Amino acid sequence: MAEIELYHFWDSFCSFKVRICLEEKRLKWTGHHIDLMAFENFKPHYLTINQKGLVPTLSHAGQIIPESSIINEFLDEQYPQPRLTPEEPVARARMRQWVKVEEDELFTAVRPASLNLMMKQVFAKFSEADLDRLLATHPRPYLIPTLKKMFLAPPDPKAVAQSRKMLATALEKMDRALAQSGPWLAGETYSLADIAAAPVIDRIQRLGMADLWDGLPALKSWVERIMNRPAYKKAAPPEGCWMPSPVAQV
Ligand SMILES: N[C@@H](CCC(=O)N[C@@H](CS)C(=O)NCC(=O)O)C(=O)O
Repeated sequence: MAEIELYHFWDSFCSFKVRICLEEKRLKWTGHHIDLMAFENFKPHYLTINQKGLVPTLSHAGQIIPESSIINEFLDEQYPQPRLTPEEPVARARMRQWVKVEEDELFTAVRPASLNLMMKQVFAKFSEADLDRLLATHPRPYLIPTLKKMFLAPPDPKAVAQSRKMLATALEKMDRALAQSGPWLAGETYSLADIAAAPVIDRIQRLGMADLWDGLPALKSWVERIMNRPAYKKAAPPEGCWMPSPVAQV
């Protein structure tokens, strides 16, 4: 058994977040790819590892740890070099607040655009009967009718516009914080907060919405810095493992 095993999907931003942390620490890890576009996350084998059927999940010396932010905190404690949590308590609190902004605001904001502009291109190949079969082992079966309706419906421009609006609000907040007390989200040092937000930035860019940081200079400079880090480049999905680019804005 490898010491660090990661159950992940290449183009999931929660998985990307953990891969960046692993690469910043130059840790060796073994990956198990769970193809969300084929609903492999609902296969009985994976549900024994992650009862919610979500990625990522870390297995550390056989101990199972779900939830990307918890995994990253665990990795930072278990492998403290380089440290990705500031020493100073106020900066540490700020780091956790920004991780929460990623979970509560950025994650929620980017999902409708991802679903409508990227995932629906893949789901279009599925018939209703395919979805019935693929979702049959969903851990929350009461969600199946809503999910089916959502996956089979054509792209919804209103949902995409709503994503953009929510993202703009969150990104403006990030720009203000970086301008006031950057250069990183927690202040002086690069931390788990920057790692949490970086994959959402990648997704926004690939959704064709990078214009959202026009006029936000502190954010723009931070985006360049996070994307130029070697760990970010190593953690990014390899060629052919991205979800399809939006064909056109709906
Ligand atoms: N709070 C969880 C969220 C995990 C999550 O929602 N992962 C997404 C990919 S980014 C997923 O597995 N989606 C599959 C689904 O919702 O069926 C974390 O941070 O690990």
